[in-house]
Amino acid sequence: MNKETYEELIVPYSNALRIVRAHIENIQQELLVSQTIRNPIDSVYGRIKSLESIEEKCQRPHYNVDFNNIDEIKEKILDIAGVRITCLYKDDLFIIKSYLERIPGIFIQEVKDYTKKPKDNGYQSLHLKTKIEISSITHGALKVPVEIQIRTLNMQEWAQVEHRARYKAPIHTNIPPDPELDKLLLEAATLSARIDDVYIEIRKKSGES
Ligand code: 0O2
Repeated sequence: MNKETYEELIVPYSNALRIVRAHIENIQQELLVSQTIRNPIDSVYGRIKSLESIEEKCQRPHYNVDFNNIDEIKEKILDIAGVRITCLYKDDLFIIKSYLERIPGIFIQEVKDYTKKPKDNGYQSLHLKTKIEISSITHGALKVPVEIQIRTLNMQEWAQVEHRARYKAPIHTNIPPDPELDKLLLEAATLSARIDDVYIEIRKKSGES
């Protein structure tokens, strides 16, 4: 895939990203004026995968996608558009999911709950593979894949540290496996999960809903 094809490919994804962000802003606005319901959302971040990152993902054994086959990329790489929502409390992940479920135009196709069953490296997050309805003057109504990741701030911090330390490194460079580093990351993930549990206890004790 060359740069021109990439620029063309990402148009509907950018469109879908703007729409999801608008949906989330509307949810936040609705909660802001509500006197009774707490807004669980801390921050929202959206990104379109770079050309290089799409190429790297196509080459992963788990995906094995032909980088020059646009239809295969569209079908198999489902996080070309990605949105990350962070929150303070672990139980808010599911409250946010339930809000998104209520929005017409957001279609949740698959849920991967890495908080119930973290990845072997300790990674925790709630992944929603969604399709977002967009309208285009060329194609009319379209449903575009967007991956929505919902995490606590602790999960986000761990993922950032791990991303820098390991996650993609062995693919780009030939860094040998490092069991010591893996052990430290797992230890950090365990501590981080414990803090998330304590935060919920603190919230309940303080009488906040
Ligand atoms: P970037 O830089 O964020 O774009 P699938 O395997 O496709 O069925 P899953 O688990 O949703 O289901 O997909 P995948 O491709 O393993 O991970 C999707 C995204 O989740 C990743 O995108 C990361 O953002 C995040 N992620 C998943 N696993 C890990 C992990 O072990 N550590 C960290 N730090 N992030 C993770 P990209 O394209 O890999 O990266």
